[in-house]
Amino acid sequence: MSERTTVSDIFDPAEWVVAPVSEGFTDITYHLDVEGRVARIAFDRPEVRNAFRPKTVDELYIALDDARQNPRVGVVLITGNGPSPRDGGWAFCSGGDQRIRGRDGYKYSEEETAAGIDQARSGRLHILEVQRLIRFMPKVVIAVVPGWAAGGGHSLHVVCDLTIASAEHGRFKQTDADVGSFDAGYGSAYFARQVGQKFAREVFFLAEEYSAQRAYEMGAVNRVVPHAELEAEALRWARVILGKSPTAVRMLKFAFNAVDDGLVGQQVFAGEATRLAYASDEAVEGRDSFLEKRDPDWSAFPYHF
Ligand code: S0N
Repeated sequence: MSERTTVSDIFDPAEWVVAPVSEGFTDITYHLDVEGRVARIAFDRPEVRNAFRPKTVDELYIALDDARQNPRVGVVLITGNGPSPRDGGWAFCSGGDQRIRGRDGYKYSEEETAAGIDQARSGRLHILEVQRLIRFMPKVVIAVVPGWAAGGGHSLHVVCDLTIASAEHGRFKQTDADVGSFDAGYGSAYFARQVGQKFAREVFFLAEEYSAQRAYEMGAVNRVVPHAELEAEALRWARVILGKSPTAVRMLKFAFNAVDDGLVGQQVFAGEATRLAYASDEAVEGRDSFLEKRDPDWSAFPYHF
């Protein structure tokens, strides 16, 4: 387990413990709050504005999946540690690390492949798998934006359920078209659902810088708070959400998703509905009648209107 107790200038070590699965992580940090109910997952490459390389995405996926499967965790915070030791700059995430981008995607370094990472995994745009994990996990995921959200980092905040941003340092910029890369899924099309077509096209086609306040006015950010209070406020939100019915929150998240997610959205929502139905006496009667080799007796179950 990491010996580090503080990872970011606005991180409160008294609130968090290191998640065991993160042992050996180099590119992100992963903590659970002292009650084990909130996950805090943070990019930890502040010297490059928290750009992600394949190893970062591998670790992010492991942490998010661990949080997804932990039955005590109800809310996940995704953020970026900072500031940069080089220039004091803050970032949520600046997207794919452009230094290791090849013609076929993002490559592991020779050092990493020598250390045992399978070359066959290279080149995948597996940040999209992370996006799907955020989108389909039955828990609220909050983007906590202490600085730059750019490129693929911008898309990550878009796919999170909520975004809370630093008033002083929160900055938004969609650079995909500047660097010949494009997220043609949630990062753009779903972003247009959030802010409208005109704003979305402006953000991508002009690639200008937007303050947290401007992003809030566009409808891309839920709340702008003083930098020093950002993480405390995000944790407060998480604890408010933890006070709600887990089933209601899960069904609402998937209801919000379904309209934009086509048959996959319907499948996810339907899976939850089936799970709820399995717990009913009516479904138990169906199962029991099969096992007891008799006709089912539905007389106790009225046709509701
Ligand atoms: C974030 C920006 C605007 C911050 O500007 P600022 O504050 O002036 O800082 P800089 O001096 O520019 O940066 C400080 C140091 O950090 C390095 N750095 C910053 N970002 C990156 C990065 N993404 N990769 C590598 N290094 C980075 C700087 O180079 C600097 O270090 P030095 O001083 O040593 O040079 C500004 O930094 C900025 O614009 N960054 C680049 C943002 C960007 O274009 N990101 C990539 C966009 N594309 C993706 O993310 C693709 C995502 C993806 O994988 C994908 C997903 C879905 C579908 C398709 C794709 C796909 O790849 O195609």
